[in-house]
Amino acid sequence: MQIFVATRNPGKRREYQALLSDLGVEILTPEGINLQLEVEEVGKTFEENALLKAHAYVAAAGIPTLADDSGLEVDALGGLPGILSSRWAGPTDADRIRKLLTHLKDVPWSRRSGRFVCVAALALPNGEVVTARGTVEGRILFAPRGTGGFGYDPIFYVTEAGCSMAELSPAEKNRLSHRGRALRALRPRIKALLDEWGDTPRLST
Ligand code: ITT
Repeated sequence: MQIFVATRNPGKRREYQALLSDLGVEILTPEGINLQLEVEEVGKTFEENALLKAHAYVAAAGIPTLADDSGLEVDALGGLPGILSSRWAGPTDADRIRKLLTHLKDVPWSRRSGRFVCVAALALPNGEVVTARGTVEGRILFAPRGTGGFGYDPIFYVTEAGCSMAELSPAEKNRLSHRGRALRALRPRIKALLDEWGDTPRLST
C-alpha cells in the first residue's frame, strides 16, 4: 500500500518515515509525486487545520493521505504560538526561536510551561477521515540545547526525558513526541487500511 505523507516540512517527513517504517507501506511525498499545493490554514484549531490539509491533499493525490497540524503552546503566552507556530515569525527556525525567547525573557522557569501538540489526520479517497491528537509536556529553555530534530526542539525541555527535545535521538523523540503519540493512536486504522486498500491502483513515482 502507498501512503501519501502530505507535508512540506522535511523534519516532519523524516519522522513519519521512521514511524511508519515497520508497516511495510510505501511513503509518497509532495516532492516525490511533484505535487505543489498551497493549503490555507484558516482553521481555529489544530484539528480544523489538520483536516483542511488532509482533505485537500487526498483530493489531489487520490491515495490514503496522512497530514498533521502541530505546534508549541506556551502557557505564559496564553497558548501562543500554537496553531501559528510556523507562521508567527520567520521564515527560519532560528527566527521563530529568537522571537519566542524574546517574549519569554523575563519569565522565570516556574512559569515557562508548555507543550507540543500534534493532530494527525488520515484521509481516504472515499471521504472517510480519522484524526488523533498527541501532546508532550515540557518547559521553554532560556537558550537552545542540542542539534537534533527541527523547529522549536532545541528550546523545548521534555519533562519526562530531562533534556531538550533536540538532545534526544530520533528514535527517542518519536517515542515521546506529540507526533509519535498521535501516529501510534492512528496505527490500528492504518493497519486496517492495509487490508482494505492493499491492492488498489498505485501512483507511479
Ligand atoms: P506542513 O503544513 O506542510 O505540514 P508546517 O511546518 O507548516 O508544514 P504546521 O503548519 O503544522 O506545519 O506548523 C508546525 C510548526 O510547529 C513547525 O513549522 C514547527 O515550527 C513547529 N513544530 C511542530 N512539530 C514540531 C516538532 O516536532 N519539533 C519542533 N517544532 C515543531
